[in-house]
Amino acid sequence: MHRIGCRFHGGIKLRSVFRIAWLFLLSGLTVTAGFAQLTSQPAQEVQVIEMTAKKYEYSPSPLHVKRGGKVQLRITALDRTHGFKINLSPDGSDKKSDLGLIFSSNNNDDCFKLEKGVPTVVEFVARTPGTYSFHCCNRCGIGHGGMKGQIVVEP
Ligand SMILES: [Cu+2]
Repeated sequence: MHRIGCRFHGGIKLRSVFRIAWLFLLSGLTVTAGFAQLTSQPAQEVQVIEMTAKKYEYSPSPLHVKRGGKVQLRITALDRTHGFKINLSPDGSDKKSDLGLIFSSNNNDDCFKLEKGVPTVVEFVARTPGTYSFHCCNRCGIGHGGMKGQIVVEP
């Protein structure tokens, strides 16, 4: 009777040792996974999009990008100097402070000058879904006022 009791206790102990070991293993895995997620964050996916500008249009337009991702536009003017200026808040938004496109550089709200034949890099994070209009901001001729395009950030 006594021996059986001991064996019973032994069984419990052994089981809890296994359980603790298992918990250690699990928490180790969780920490590893969490760490991997943290370290993979800077290597955020960049959507590189080649774009052209000429009298009096941008191509492609409208262009679609994924929400949350970093977008890198490489815009080349084909015929002469043009410009690129994009609204940072989506069309229809009444708050101009409602920034949906986040620029890391400080020339965010400026006019990017597009020299003929030289790709200009425009980089931002597409934070909020919506349609963002851009236009030419460098007088380029009679149709300059109608030289526009749109970037659509998918929900
Ligand atoms: Cu233009």
